[in-house]
Amino acid sequence: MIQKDLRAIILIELLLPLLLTLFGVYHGVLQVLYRAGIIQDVSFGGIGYYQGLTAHGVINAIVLTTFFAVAFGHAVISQYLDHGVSKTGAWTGFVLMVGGTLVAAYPIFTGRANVLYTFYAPMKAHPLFYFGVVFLVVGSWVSFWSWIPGYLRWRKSHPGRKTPLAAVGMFSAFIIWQICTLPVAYEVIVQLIPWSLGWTPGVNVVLSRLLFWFFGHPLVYFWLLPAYVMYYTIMPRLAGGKLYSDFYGRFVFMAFIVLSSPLGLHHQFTEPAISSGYKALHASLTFLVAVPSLVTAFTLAASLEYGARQNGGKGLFAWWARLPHFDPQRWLFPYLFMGLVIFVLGGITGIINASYGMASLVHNTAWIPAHFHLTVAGPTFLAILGMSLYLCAGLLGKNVAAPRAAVAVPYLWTLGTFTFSAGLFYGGLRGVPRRTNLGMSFLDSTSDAYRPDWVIGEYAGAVGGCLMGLSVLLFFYVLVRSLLAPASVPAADAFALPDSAAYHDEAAGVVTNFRPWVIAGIVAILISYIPPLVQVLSAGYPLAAG
Ligand code: HEM
Ligand SMILES: [Cu+2]
Repeated sequence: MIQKDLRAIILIELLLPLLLTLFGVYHGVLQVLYRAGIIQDVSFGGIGYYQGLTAHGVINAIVLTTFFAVAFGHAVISQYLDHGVSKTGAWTGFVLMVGGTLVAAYPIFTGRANVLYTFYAPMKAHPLFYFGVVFLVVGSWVSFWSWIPGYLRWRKSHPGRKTPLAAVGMFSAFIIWQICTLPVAYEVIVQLIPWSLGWTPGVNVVLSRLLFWFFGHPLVYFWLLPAYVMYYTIMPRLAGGKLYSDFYGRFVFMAFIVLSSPLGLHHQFTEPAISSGYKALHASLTFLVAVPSLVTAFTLAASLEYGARQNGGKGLFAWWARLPHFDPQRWLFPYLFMGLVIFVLGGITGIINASYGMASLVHNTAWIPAHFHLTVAGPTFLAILGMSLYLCAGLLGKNVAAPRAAVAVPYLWTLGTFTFSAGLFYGGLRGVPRRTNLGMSFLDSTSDAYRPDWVIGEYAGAVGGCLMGLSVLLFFYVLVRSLLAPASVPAADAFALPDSAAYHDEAAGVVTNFRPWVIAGIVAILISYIPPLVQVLSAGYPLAAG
């Protein structure tokens, strides 16, 4: 059961960023219209292209994901570790996160922070943008710390017991987050804030990019791991089965602690100051992530197969049809399952981005947003939508209204993302740039720069983007109707996250404790980052002036 005194925090931490996401998604739809040349202007409805693109990235990929990870983490830790969340810690974190979001929203919405969600120098924002980011991140740290005393208490009172897998997953996500946000905090506090206040004459751009991308890659695992927690601990149960292997679930989470950070240079293959040897090292380490990914693919497929066969599924492949793809009672299932389907393509296209040589073909083209909408806007976003609805309805003791519409959302989203990404992949391979208001240039038929061969990809992007927008509207229809449904106090009190039993419940062995994995992760970071850091610091490029 989830602590009663956390209900309000969890609900606001889910609903507030979802509300902002309405704007984020609105501007996503505008972006595809600008890029297809349907809107031909520098701004629309008072919001500039880059202002809106900044809001789109910051809201969808940073604010929503961070709030959700904290809120879902509170629910998991509270349920599995005997109400182990410190209420004071959770409230302090909450206030900092909400305060930070509001502080950062001001410069974004007044056009003083058009720096995109990557915000490294030489793009410069109003100082309040950076202060807001710092508060948001520190608030997420404090929220995480609010689980630690409860966890230690739980271990003491349950000697010899394995920490519940869902809690292991959430701790892994936040250990990764704690490690990767330290350098970006340094970047923001030591480099960017004094520079944007005009206190320093210039800023080391290459260093700021190195520090940002140290954070930028592990960030994607912070986005993904809450979804992984759902795949491992909730989805098998929804499918009527069991988790095939508890050990491999633990192994995957621990492996991410080691592998998520020492590979951020795969975002900097074209960075001048860093030697190709270290870029190649990071490219190779990136491929190691295939290990936990393939273990996950196998374990989840086996878990689903077991569930489907329990439901009478037969044959080599025919059992897939026995999964609850369209069951309104188990409407959460397709949010998780379709997320995985999308993720397969996100993972495969990521291999191309990570390949040192091939990356230059797709670098800064539309290929890149095509790829990451199949990751952060695929498994992550669908898991966030599904679980937010599940938690909001459950914690308030309400039934999900219009469960059939709830089932339709992930399918419509998948159709939309596949169409969107197909168009942007196609264009990206033909050189269509990302982060470009194409309607003002290459997709303006009256311009000298017009590229008729780029039109079809961007049109597909626009059709897909509109379908994605529709799917989000349908989701909000279900959410609002569910919030307005009658509440039942006993149902709210009895609410808990579904928990899958393990088919193979092995001894935890090497994956019992976090410590060796954290140490291995830190050693890997030192080996892979100290020499590039030295190279950057000794490169002697002139500082970028303010
Ligand atoms: C209706 C839904 C959406 C549409 C139509 C859409 C469309 C787009 C487009 C066209 C771009 C590229 C713009 C450019 O490079 O010029 C973009 C960038 C981006 N999108 Fe989305 N998107 C949607 C939802 C989402 C969601 C749900 C997330 C994350 C959870 C997301 C995260 C991002 C990020 C991080 C960027 C990169 C921004 C940058 O380059 O600074 N998007 N989106
Ligand atoms: Cu990366």
